[in-house]
Amino acid sequence: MSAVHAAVDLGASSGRVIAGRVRDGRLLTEEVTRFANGPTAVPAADRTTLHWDVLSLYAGAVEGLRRAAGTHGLASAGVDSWAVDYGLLDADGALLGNPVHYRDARTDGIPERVFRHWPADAMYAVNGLQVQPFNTVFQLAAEAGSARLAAARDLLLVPDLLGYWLTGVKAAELTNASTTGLVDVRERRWAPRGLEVLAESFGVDARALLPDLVEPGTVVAPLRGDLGGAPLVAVGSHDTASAVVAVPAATADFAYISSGTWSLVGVELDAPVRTEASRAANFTNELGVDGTVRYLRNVSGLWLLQESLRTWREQGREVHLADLLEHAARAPALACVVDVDDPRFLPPGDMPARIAAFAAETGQRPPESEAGFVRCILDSLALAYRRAVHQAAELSGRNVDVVHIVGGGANNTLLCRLTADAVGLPVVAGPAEGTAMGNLLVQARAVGAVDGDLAALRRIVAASAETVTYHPEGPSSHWESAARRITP
Ligand code: ADP
Ligand code: LRH
Repeated sequence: MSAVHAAVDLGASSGRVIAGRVRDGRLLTEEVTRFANGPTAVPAADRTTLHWDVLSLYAGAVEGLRRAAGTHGLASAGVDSWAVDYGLLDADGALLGNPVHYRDARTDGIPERVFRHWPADAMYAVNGLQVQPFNTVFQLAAEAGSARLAAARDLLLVPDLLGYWLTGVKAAELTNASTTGLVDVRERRWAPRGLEVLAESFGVDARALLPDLVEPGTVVAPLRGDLGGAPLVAVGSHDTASAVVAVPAATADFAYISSGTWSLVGVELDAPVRTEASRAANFTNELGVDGTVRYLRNVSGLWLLQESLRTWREQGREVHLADLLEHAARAPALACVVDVDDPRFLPPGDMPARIAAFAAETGQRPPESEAGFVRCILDSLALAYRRAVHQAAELSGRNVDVVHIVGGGANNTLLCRLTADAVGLPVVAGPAEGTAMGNLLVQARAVGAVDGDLAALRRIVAASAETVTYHPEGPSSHWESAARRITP
């Protein structure tokens, strides 16, 4: 047996380390460890802040890398995680507090303050990003003047922070950096205007804090000696960038849904779309592997389901996802739908209560059972996917004849079936661990274990992963009338 590649993949709901080898045109993978992840609320002087427990994630990553190395050693390693969040290091290189979670309320009202200095249309012309309160540029403006920021010398996005701890080298991988709002999407470099606005209007010296950018596929440095010294590769360190690498598409005419805690719905392009129509539709241009652009909308995802389950369990109810999904599949279709992107669903909390309130406000009868709530969430997600796929095709001019679902949502057969019906196109579901596969393949290519372009990497995924195809059924008009119920 030969050495393995190891992907550290940190999702918002769990982290995992997956080992992989490429043999005869196939990627063979094995999950070596998985650990829980989620927001931790920590009370401080004047308010409670939501944090990530990044030290336990790091411990999970190290344990996974050691296990993956086993007796045969590592050929390479790569780290990806959710976007936008960061750790700050002081002059000694020590971490200044736990990274703040993007669902924390500190950015409430901040985008509007930033737009006074960098108007939304001018900002979009540079960074091409969907406005979300948690984009790093807004998080930095929110913490302007804090003691933490005053002591900071370096800012590292989460995968780069782990990379620093694993190698001692600081770098900013480009796909994830493109979610900060501080990258010029056409030039693929830090945006001078963004840095200027933060410095002049908020007193934040982002230029000094941010490391140099590296393209995905760059070998950053060897892992620390006690971890064996294999090359750490800057993969598509934004989890969505790695997920899109692993879409097993046979042609260019596909849309993808990276379906986990979030749903990232869009198409892959060669160049950004920064039209006014695109901005108005809140579409984002994130940077992808091999010079690509991930043109997508960030739609809320299985977060609503995760939080509903958590709420019911906290209330002492015994609920099991598989049973609920079985009952939800038999519940009446489109009985109640919500706008999953309504800001009320962003923070952690009692989602069933929020769904019931939304239903009442829109003249719908709220669900009456847990399975009814689950059905409402999945119908509503499929409805949001329908809109986003159609708009992505329309705004980009890209022809779409198939929708690929990767991520944990690919295991949810009801969601996949509803998506095919709602979008009106075949849905190919799988792989569920696409992000780790994309991470592994970019590493393997960087160290010479495979070669070829994205299409070649995707052929390896298609040969390795089991997929299930769902064909659309039922009339489109049901979905159109459901959409009208929630459109003001
Ligand atoms: P993230 O990377 O954001 O943590 P994942 O891609 O791991 O998210 O997806 C996690 C979600 O996938 C879970 O919350 C769950 O809703 C869904 N999921 C995973 N496995 C299954 C399954 N066997 N059946 C139904 N849903 C599943
Ligand atoms: C998905 C994801 C998404 C971001 C969000 C913060 O995990 O990276 O692409 O918008 O987290």
